[in-house]
Amino acid sequence: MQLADKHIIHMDQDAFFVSVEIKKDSRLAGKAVIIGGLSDRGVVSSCSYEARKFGVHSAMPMRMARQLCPHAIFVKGSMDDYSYYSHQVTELLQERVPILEKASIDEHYIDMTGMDRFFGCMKFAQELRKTILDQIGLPISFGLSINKTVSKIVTNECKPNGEKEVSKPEVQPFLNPLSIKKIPGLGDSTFIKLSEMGVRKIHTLTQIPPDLMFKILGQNGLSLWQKANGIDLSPVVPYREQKSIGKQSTFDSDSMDVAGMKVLLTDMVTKLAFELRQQHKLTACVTVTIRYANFETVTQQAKIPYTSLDSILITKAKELFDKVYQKRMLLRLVGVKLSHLVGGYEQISLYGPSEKMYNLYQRMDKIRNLYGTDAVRLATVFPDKIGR
Ligand code: TTP
Ligand code: MG
Ligand code: MG
Repeated sequence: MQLADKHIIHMDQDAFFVSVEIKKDSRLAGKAVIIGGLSDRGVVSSCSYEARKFGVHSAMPMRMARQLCPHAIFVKGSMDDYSYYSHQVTELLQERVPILEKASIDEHYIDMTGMDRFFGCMKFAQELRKTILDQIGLPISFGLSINKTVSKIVTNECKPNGEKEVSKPEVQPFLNPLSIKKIPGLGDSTFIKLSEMGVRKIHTLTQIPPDLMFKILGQNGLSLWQKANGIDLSPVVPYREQKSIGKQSTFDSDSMDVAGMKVLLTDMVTKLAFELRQQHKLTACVTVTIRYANFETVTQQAKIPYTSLDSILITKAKELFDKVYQKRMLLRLVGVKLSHLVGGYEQISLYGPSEKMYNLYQRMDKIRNLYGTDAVRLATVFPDKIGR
């Protein structure tokens, strides 16, 4: 039996990176605009709806995008600006809604359950959308329905500049005719497997016995079956409660070896950044903690543009260490934490370091996946230097 249904709003900015570029330069409005790594080995991170008409989409190789839409305006983009506007939208929502989850750089869930008795949820969501348009000036769409999955599918169906409510009795008729591709979390290989079985529409998926789905695709199969049937019990997780990842290290004997500490910090950040990329997440906040020999504990924190790349994070962590380590006293612990995590895309990290650097990270991650986290390290990180 299904637990009580909720009232969930899902909001997602339309062509987010492109919309920010249009805000910066209004001449781009109404044109085919493609953003991403500009070299032939780059990939598309965002494209305007005008460019999408030519078959261009996110994550497509730039080379192919150029062939499909040669007349487009190609922009490298600026992660600083996208992070800035992403935080603006989050702050605006945070001030106005009961429970807010930031799901990615341009996406939020709002749990309105319980509030629906006081406000009409649809009216409330429409006003929110209008406030974002008026005050931030970026286009956004939303879906309102009974759980996170259905609301997200509703948003995707009514984009761009859309808003739509799908109430409980309308959920299954709304889902049934859609392609199974529209189910969030259904990847390419699963799509191929299900297509080969003749399953292309959500309605067909609902007809498969759930234990057969489990047999074919394991836990993921069961979860897809539930989503196809409009079932999703996952809660909206408030932003501040979202997980951070961190590491800390206590020294065998208290130390004042600053160079050694920075090596240790570099090693910890490298591992955390790898973990971020494995989870397809980005961070917007670095915190460094130190504990003096007398147990006094101090921290320094800095906000940064969304990233998952070692080089940016290492530089920031070292900078924070220099700021926080003020007393010439022995240290017994150093720690680093990455927080304000959002789901993200690898391509997002393209901004900042060169693509060459990005390719290097990708190769290093591949080696780590094959042979373990310690299989490759930066030349600055020698085990004999660590923990002194
Ligand atoms: P999306 O919300 O998936 O896409 P979008 O906002 O560009 O377009 P729409 O929502 O209207 O369909 O992603 C948000 C931003 O994240 C996007 O503008 C750029 C970035 N991104 C990448 O860098 N790589 C990707 O593969 C994807 C999907 C998005
Ligand atoms: Mg978007
Ligand atoms: Mg999005």
